Amino acid sequence: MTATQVLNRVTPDKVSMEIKDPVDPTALGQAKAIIEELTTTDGSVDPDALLKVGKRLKDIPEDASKFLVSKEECKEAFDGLSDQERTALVNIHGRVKAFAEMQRKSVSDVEMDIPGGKAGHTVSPCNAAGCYAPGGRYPLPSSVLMTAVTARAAGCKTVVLASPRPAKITMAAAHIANVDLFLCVGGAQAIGTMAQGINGVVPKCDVICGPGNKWVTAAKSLVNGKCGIDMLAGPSEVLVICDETANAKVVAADLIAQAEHDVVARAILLSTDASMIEKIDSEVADQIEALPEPNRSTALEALKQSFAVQCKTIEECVAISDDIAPEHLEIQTADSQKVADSCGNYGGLFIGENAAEVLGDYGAGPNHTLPTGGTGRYTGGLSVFNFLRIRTWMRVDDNKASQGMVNDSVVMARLEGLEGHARAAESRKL
Ligand code: HSO
Ligand code: ZN
Repeated sequence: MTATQVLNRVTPDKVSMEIKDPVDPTALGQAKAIIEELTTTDGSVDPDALLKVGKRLKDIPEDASKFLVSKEECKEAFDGLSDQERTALVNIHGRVKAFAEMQRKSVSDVEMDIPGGKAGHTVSPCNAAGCYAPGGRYPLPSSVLMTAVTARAAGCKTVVLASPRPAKITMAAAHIANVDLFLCVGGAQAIGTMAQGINGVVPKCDVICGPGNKWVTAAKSLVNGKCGIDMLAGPSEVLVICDETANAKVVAADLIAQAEHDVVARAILLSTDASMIEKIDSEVADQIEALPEPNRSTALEALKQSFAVQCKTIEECVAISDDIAPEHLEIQTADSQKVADSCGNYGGLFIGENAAEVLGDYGAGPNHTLPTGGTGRYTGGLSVFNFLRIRTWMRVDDNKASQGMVNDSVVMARLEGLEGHARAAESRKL
């Protein structure tokens, strides 16, 4: 062990990702109690109760008389930005919107012939989307864009945003994302309000999305089913696969960028080259010392559950990565595209040294709300598809031509013991 070693070393056979349930049991109990406190007899949220809870949990000041930020306030915040800030926000908004609109165009209504008629699907957006963006220590205006712009591109009629103690930049992002309603409350109270609505003020949202703290995640698990949710997000992760051609400074910077997010964030390094791991580790040690507080302490804490693995081959790196299914997967190898093509499980893929995760965080195009905790095995990140319903239909115009289908249904119904079904089919027999 060198004096500067920050990254834990793990051998390929010992790699294990202990995945904790993203729903914290204590937070779940508290979220349930908060939502109950807000709920009226008709199942909607009582605005006075929301104001009271918002004040108690310090989302809004003691003397506040409202929990909504007006469109004018958001516009003012946007106008008050420096030219440089406004340009960055406008550019990021443009790229996220273009990507989401491209995704929307990739699915369309279809139809095909069936015996005697036609069947198909129509793609239709849900009515109201509820988007959450964290407030607190690191306000995430980029998450406002990722969620609200995507919901808009999907075609949702109403886009509601919730973010506690909103910073000016969060309000400015809400303006450019063209959010309809902005609730300045957070946690379970925000999720409960978006799921249940406030009569005449906030619509019941059909889909609720966006990253948040443990109360947000717990509340999303409670409302899931009453409305759709994007995911139950756990700690954020990055996994970098690199060989001897990588730039140690760049890899180290990317590992630290991930680690500064949260004390429970994870940064994982897989490499075929032992000396590259050493170089990256000493870069991490140097760069982390130069990071301002509180980011430095947060990152150092996160690195305790982070690790580096020396693998025999790139194939071994890929196999380990596929087991982990990281939220972000960076490939920094000689033939990065070829390696990327062989990877199976990840939330977002970043190919080549210059495709930094942070460029994805800040709107290269794809969404930065990505599956964590190995859930990339079965799902992708937030996209227009979270807000779209693929609704199917069928029509039979020529009953004579559909008699084969009728007969099949009669037979199948009797095999299932469902005589009522058999007779319903038989009633169409000629
Ligand atoms: N890396 C985060 C997204 C983010 N980073 C927002 C900075 N701001 C989770 O994908
Ligand atoms: Zn990030």
